[in-house]
Amino acid sequence: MSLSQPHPLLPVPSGSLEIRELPILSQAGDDRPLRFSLIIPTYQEAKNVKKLVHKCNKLLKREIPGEYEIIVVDDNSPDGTWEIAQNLMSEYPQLRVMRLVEERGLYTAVIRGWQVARGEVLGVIDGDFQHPPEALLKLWGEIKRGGDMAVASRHVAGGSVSDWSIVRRFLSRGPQTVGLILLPGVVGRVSDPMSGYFMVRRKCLIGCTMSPLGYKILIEVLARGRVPWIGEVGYQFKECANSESKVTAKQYIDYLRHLLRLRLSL
Ligand SMILES: Nc1nc2c(ncn2[C@@H]2O[C@H](COP(=O)(O)OP(=O)(O)O)[C@@H](O)[C@H]2O)c(=O)[nH]1
Ligand SMILES: [Mg+2]
Repeated sequence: MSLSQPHPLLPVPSGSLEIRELPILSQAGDDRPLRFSLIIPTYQEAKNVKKLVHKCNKLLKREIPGEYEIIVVDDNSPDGTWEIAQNLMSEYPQLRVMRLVEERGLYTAVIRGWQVARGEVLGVIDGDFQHPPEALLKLWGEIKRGGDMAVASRHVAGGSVSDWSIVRRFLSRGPQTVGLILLPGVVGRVSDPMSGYFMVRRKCLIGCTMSPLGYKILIEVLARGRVPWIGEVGYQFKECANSESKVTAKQYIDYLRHLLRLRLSL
């Protein structure tokens, strides 16, 4: 066991969920601006977090060495995910960790992470390996080509929902269809609006205040942000033993409320 002090956790921002311009950061040291910030929201991911951080770090280090950060935002998981992540910080200098105690929810976690992020591009990936980390490089490729946003999609070439039955495939399209009816100009912009795996340039979101309702962050970002060019890359959604959905029936109801609220506010 190491006798050194653990690295400090990130302070949790308070107030609204607004995405701001990067503050003027020094050009050297720990708070210099970066090209990319990847948020990993976690709840009860003790068995995945180490491997996922390792994998994402390896890929990003190869592509943009020294120019990225990985931020784990954990909702005070009883399995100690945040503590495991915190202990990884000495091994991974690009890793930062936030522990949310008062606020809850996937949505809030991602935005709180983006609020402390130093990257010009902001991204999110699930913490349970349902999003293959390898697709990060394809997403980054779209951003490099000039994309304002890059979305990992199950419904374009190279994408699939692996071993889902026809019934499950049909049911999974239900929320998307409702979204297309209620918000065609938003939901219709991408083939997989339910995706939780994407990157977006900060400049598209500056001044936008996000609302923490439902769990479909991409729809909120598309609705409130200014995102002219969207690139999509296919990915295979993994059904794996290491993941267990925490999405509840209440979240489906929140999804509908979310769509209605956006429809009324846009
Ligand atoms: N911080 C935080 N992360 C969450 C919360 N709910 C889910 N997650 C994480 O978000 C990702 C997606 O959640 P999951 O339940 O697997 O959603 P699904 O795969 O869409 O059913 C995983 O990394 C979870 O650990 C939450 O309330 N707070
Ligand atoms: Mg999952």
